[in-house]
Amino acid sequence: MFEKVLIANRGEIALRVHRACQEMGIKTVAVHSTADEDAMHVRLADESVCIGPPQASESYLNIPALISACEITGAEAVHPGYGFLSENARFAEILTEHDITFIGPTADHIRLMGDKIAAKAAVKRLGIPVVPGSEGGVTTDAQALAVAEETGYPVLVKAASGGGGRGMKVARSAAELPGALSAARTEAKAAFGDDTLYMEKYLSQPRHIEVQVVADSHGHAVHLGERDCSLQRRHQKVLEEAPSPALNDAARAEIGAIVSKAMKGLGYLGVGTIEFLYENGEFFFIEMNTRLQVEHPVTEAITGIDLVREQIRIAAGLEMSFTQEEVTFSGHAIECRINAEHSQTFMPSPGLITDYHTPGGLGVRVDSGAYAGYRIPPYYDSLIGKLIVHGRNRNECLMRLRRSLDEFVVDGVDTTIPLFKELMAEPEFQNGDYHIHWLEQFLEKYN
Ligand code: MV4
Repeated sequence: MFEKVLIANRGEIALRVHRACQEMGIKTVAVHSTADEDAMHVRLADESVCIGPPQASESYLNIPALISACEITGAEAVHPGYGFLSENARFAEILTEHDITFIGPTADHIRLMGDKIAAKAAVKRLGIPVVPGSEGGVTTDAQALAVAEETGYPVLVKAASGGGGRGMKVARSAAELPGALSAARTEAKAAFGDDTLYMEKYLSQPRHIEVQVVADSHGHAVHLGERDCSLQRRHQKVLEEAPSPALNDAARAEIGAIVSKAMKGLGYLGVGTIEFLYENGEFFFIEMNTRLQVEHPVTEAITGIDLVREQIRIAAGLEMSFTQEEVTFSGHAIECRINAEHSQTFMPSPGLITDYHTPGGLGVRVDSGAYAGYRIPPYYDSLIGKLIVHGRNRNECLMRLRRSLDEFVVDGVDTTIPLFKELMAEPEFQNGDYHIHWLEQFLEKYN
């Protein structure tokens, strides 16, 4: 096992990784920008290295500085957290060239899944259902019109290097298609430097359901059930839950079996997430994420499995600590993302936290690096913590979540806590009756 791990991230996820290391007897190295000298991840780590100025491009994304930090401290492995360099295949390769272990999948798998066309083709071959659409990329209007003729309208034009919704355009008729293609091409070129496009049948009100997977280097590959991430605004998830209120046991067993079978052929290593849209009882693959995700704690809550510990074990060449048969699902979990943002306008609200008190009690987990007296810097994303609540069933989970939100005190900055309180009172949310556009529609009413 590693003796020392460098955590190439900040905020709550850096703490999350530190905690797993600490329990495993592994020393940690925090890295930080000059804006994060007072951050909790720096205080908790065994050692810390300043890697650059506030802008992420000069610090948390600065590969030479991170390699130097490993060499100075003797860290043998790097955990990238999420965001930043977590899905950068080149970073994984450079670490390997320096005999440093990247705690994550192989560079080849990161690269494959980063190309949405190649990813779709790969999982389709393994028996995963995909959204009907173009076989590979589309270049000409004529080609696009032919694809749409096959699938029927509306269609969605997507960027091969996309994700997060950028470079995506809906065409509701043949007349709209050429415009959608050129708009998507321009946006994709600007955002990713790659204007390769593909097309899919547009699903109008699906749910976003993702399946957590884990695979080791000893030929074991398992799934840890699904998370429902349909509550989102502008492609930012707001609340996630497991299990999905939309799936019955048969649908859950179906997607679990499909994913397990595919994982055996994928040769994947580490933790990952296979994302689906779910509409009218059917699953359609959209993307695979090759990182630990923000919402991983909801899966941890219902399975009792420490996903970061498993990542570290797998990267060190050990077997994962459980088999598929040993995985048991218990109760219901919901995560609320606590952002330093105005709860109606979502305007970022950096600044000094003047008072801070977290909820506790049975089934309540808070992952956060915030504290009273902490100044949230304006340079990074606004996630300051996550409230994860577990109960024996969804109703108990909701009761506990409502109580936890009432207990949570974050003064001095705006947060999303008031939004969650409103949401808890909403009958459709209470019934689990929502889809990927539901929150944006709810916000129009609430504002
Ligand atoms: C779709 C879709 C409808 N039909 N694909 C958005 C980001 C990217 N990851 C995939 N996305 C979508 N793909 C087809 N064929 C609707 C979305 C989508 C979405 C998906 C998941 C979560 C939130 C979303 C919000 C808007 C659109």
